Amino acid sequence: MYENILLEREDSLAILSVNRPKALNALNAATIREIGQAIDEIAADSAIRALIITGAGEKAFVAGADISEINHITSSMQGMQTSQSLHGVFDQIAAMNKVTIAAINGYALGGGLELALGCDIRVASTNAQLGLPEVNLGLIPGWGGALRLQRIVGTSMAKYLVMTGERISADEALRLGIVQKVYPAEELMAEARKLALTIGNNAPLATAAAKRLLNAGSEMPLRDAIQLEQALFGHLTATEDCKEGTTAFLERRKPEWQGK
Ligand code: DAK
Repeated sequence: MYENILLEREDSLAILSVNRPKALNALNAATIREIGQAIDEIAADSAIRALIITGAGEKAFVAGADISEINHITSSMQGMQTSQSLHGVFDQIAAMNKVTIAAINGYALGGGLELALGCDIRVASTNAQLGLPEVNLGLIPGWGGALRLQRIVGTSMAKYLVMTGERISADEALRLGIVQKVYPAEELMAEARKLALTIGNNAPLATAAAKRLLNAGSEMPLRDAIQLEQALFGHLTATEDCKEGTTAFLERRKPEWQGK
């Protein structure tokens, strides 16, 4: 059904691999559309708790937007329309109702890093290289990457990375908080699965509320975000899962979540 991605399900986990290894998994428009369809499919599947996004092959997560397609854009209107029509997919990932983890297994450049930045959490292999080199092509990141990066590393470091286009190592990305963990390449997917299952096994309404709070909170004044926190907290205290979690703690047993 998909030509440019692989979509696998393993119990409560879905794994989406961008699958154009000959072009180092560069994102052409067709691939981005397929990612959008897969996100819709996974979002609607109540059995799935977490999504891992990675790149097929050994060398790349995603080496950017497909440069040959950008080269064929002939007017600013066409460029802006392309931006608007495909931007939705990156925003769709960021707002998805499941936890999303980018497993960065090599180059994550340009649109590839933007894809990873749309995810909730990023883990990387020791050999990964990350960067936003768009300025070297006469562009800026066009899928929210500079702005999402700014919210992680601050304005000056984001300016440094975007304006130099410098590629950084996985360890440097870890130091900057762009990735949360680094593993040897051969352990990356097992660790990403473990992380997805850890989060997936936590109380589902609570993890969803945490995602909503942190996503919306980063776009609000603190005072408003605290009000949202209070509303979500109040909502959770009245759920069966909160009763179950607190009772299970007191009874020294494992909780069984209902998602209610
Ligand atoms: N696009 C198309 N093909 C790519 C590609 C890319 N981004 N990256 C690599 N490839 C292809 C190469 O052309 C080559 O193809 P063949 O010659 O074998 O047919 C094959 O993948 C293997 O690549 P290399 O031979 O170059 O492999 P190396 O190991 O020597 O080098 C590299 C690996 C990752 C350092 C190098 O491939 C490289 O620098 N790639 C380009 C990286 C890059 O600049 N990426 C950022 C692209 S700019 C937009 C929104 C966002 C964007 C654009 C538009 N709109 C809103 C409209 C985002 C822009 C970007 O991402």
